[in-house]
Amino acid sequence: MEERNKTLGEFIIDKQEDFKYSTGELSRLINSIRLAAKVVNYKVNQAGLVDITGAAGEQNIQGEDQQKLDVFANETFMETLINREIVCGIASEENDDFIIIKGRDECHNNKYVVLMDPLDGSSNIDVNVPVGTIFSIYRRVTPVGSPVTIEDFLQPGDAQVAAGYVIYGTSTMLVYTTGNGVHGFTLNPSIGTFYLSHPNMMFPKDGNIYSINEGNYVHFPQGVKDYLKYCQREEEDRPYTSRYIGSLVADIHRNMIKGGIYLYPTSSKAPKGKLRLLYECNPMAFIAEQAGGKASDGFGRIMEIVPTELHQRVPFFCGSYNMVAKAEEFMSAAL
Ligand code: P6P
Repeated sequence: MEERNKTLGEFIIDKQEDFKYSTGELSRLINSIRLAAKVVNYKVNQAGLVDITGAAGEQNIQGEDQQKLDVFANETFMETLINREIVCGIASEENDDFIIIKGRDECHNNKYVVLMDPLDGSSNIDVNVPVGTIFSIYRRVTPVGSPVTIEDFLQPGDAQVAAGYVIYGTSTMLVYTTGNGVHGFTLNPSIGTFYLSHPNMMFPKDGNIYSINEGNYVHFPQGVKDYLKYCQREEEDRPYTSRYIGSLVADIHRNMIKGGIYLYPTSSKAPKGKLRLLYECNPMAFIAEQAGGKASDGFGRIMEIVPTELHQRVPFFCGSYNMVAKAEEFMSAAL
């Protein structure tokens, strides 16, 4: 069968041998994410029609108003993962603490933990802008049979066994990696099947798009200000184009296809940056590096950072390899 016509299910089966030491659990885990993505996709597409947009009246640990779809997406992914006896723990942007999961046998024999942002960019829901789900998968590091601990979640990004995102946009795509390249699947909504539409996705080494909220300019580190002036100067292949959707998954997905860099540096409003290391930056960094791109905190690889807390934030520079490398040059020069 020609690669492009493969369904996600067929692709996972074909790639089963890529999952070293896996007894099929990781394949089942990716399949359960596929199912949850279809359910969330249906609700996201209904957002304008039923009373499911707008705030849910609650606030998450980030102090952000929880949109109803946030809550729905979180519950959908949680239930789908918990019901399939595959994971032993889940951490979510929407939950203050991680969730310990026992099997039906009341034991803790499953070996994977999942960290996720169930609906990133949810403030865009009411204005019909693409939103996304981001997920990161690790093997637990504490002994199988005991309840997971925070140690199982505070692993550096280099230890991820799989990561990916769902983008609910003009079409719905699931893009993921298990360390053997990045592959994109597009949902055919009429039959509810994801088809391999973007095999072996690669970040162009160079690009001419930069994505940043320039409203924070006065608060940026000097190195970022210098890099932005570099992007805007009439020289060589510049000025670059500024494109910022305000939805991480959408901005990075576009930049991976067209070439570009996404930056969320520190600012006075976000002294450590805004994006969360464990369930936004690390999974997107795994995707970026597997696609030949680069993901940095401005000085070093995101995936080398040893996490210290579940919801910690870091500065995030991600995209075309040469663009991120150039931004790092300006950051170092400004020290
Ligand atoms: P700002 C959405 O809230 C998000 O986490 C990312 O999806 C997005 O790139 C960023 O924050 C937007 O933040 O401060 O520019 O509105």
